[in-house]
Amino acid sequence: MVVGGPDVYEVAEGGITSSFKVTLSSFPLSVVVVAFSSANGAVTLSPNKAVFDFTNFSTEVSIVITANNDYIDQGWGRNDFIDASVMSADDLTACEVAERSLCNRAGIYNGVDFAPLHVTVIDDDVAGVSISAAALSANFDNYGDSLEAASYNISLRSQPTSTVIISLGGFNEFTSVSQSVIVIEPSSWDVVAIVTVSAGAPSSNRPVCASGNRFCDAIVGRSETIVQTVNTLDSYYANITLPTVSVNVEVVYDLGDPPKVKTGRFANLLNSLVVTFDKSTDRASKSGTFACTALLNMTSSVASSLFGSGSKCIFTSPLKMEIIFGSGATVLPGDLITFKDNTLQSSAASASLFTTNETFSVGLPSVPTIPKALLSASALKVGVCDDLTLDGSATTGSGGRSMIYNFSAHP
Ligand SMILES: [Ca+2]
Repeated sequence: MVVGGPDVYEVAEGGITSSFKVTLSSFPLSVVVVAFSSANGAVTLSPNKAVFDFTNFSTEVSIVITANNDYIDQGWGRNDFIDASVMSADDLTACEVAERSLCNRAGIYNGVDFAPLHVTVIDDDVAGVSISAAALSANFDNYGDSLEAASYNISLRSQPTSTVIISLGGFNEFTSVSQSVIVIEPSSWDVVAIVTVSAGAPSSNRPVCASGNRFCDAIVGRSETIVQTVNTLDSYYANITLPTVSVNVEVVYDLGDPPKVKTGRFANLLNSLVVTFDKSTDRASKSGTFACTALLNMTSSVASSLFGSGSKCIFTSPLKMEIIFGSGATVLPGDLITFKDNTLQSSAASASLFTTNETFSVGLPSVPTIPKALLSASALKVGVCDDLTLDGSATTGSGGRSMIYNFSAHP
C-alpha cells in the first residue's frame, strides 16, 4: 500500500520531518480506513489515518512523520516503527449478490497485513550540568561573621533517566553552602538549584581579634575551591566531571575601632558618674533609662551596692553615658568599672566590632565639691566640769552621703 519510500525514514527531534505516501493497490468493496500508530511513541503521524473508497482508492495520501521532542539524552537517537491497522467492511458476497461489476477484481482489505515502517529519530539533547559561575566573591565583617554571601546556580541541560545527586565539598570549616547535596529528580529536572556560599573569618573566636580592635594576624582573607561531584545511575550523567568554583573571601574592615572610654568620673554634684567615649556609640540600642547591668559587667546586687538602690543608666548623647546614683551609693574614686563585651558599638553604619575588654577607673569630678565644715559650739569658754556641745550639722558638700566627723582638741 505504501508507495515507494526509503528502507528507513529519518526524522530529528526539533528538526527534520519525513513522510510517506499511501494508496490502495486496487479498488475496495467498501470504505477502507488505514489507521497509523507509532510502536515506540517516538514519532507523531499527521494525519494518523487515511480513508479510501472506490472513488479515491488510487489517490495517494501523504502522511507526515514528526519526531516527538523530549528533553532526554538518547545518544545518537532511537528507533521507532510505524504500524497500521486496516479496517473495512469488505464483503465479496454482498458485492456479487448486488451484481456489481468488477467484484472479482476488488481487493479485500479488512485486517490486511501492513509491513511496519522503520524510523530513526535523531536526538538533540546532550546531558550536562550548567554551573553559572566559575569564580565568586564573598566577604566577612571585622567581627568575623559572614557579611555578603556569594551565590551561583546549578542546573541540568537535559532530563535524566535516574535521580542525579550533586555533592559539594572541598571548602574549609569556616565556609558553608546553603545545600551541600543537591538531589535532582527526573520529574523536576529543570528546577534550578541556587547555592549560596557564606564565608566567615578563619577562626571561631568572636571577635576574631582578641583585642577587640580591627587588626590582628588571625583576620585574613583566603581563597576557597568548591569541588562538585555527580552521582547517578543515568549513564549519560554518571561520567560527567564538573568544574570547580573558586571563591575569593575578603575581610570588610570597620571604619574605626570600637568605642573606648575616654573619661569616667563623678559629676560635679556627686550624684552620678559620667562616662564619655572617644567616638559616637550606637547607645547599645538603648533609649531612655535602663538597668546599668545591661552594659556594665556586674550583677544587679553589685550595681545596687555600688551605685545605690534604684540607680539607673542613660545615654545623654552618643558620646556620653550617665550612671545616675540611687540611695546609698558607695562607689569611690579609683574603683574599677568594666563594660560587658559585645554590647556597645560605634554609631558608624558598617560597624561590626563591639567595645571589648573595656575597664575604667572612676575619676574625681572635674570641679570637685569641697566640703564646707561649719561647727558651732554651745560655749566658747567652759569650766573643767562643764558640758560642751559641738554641732557640725550645718556642714555642706557631702554629695548626698553621710559624713564622717573627726574631732580633735588642742591645748
Ligand atoms: Ca531526546
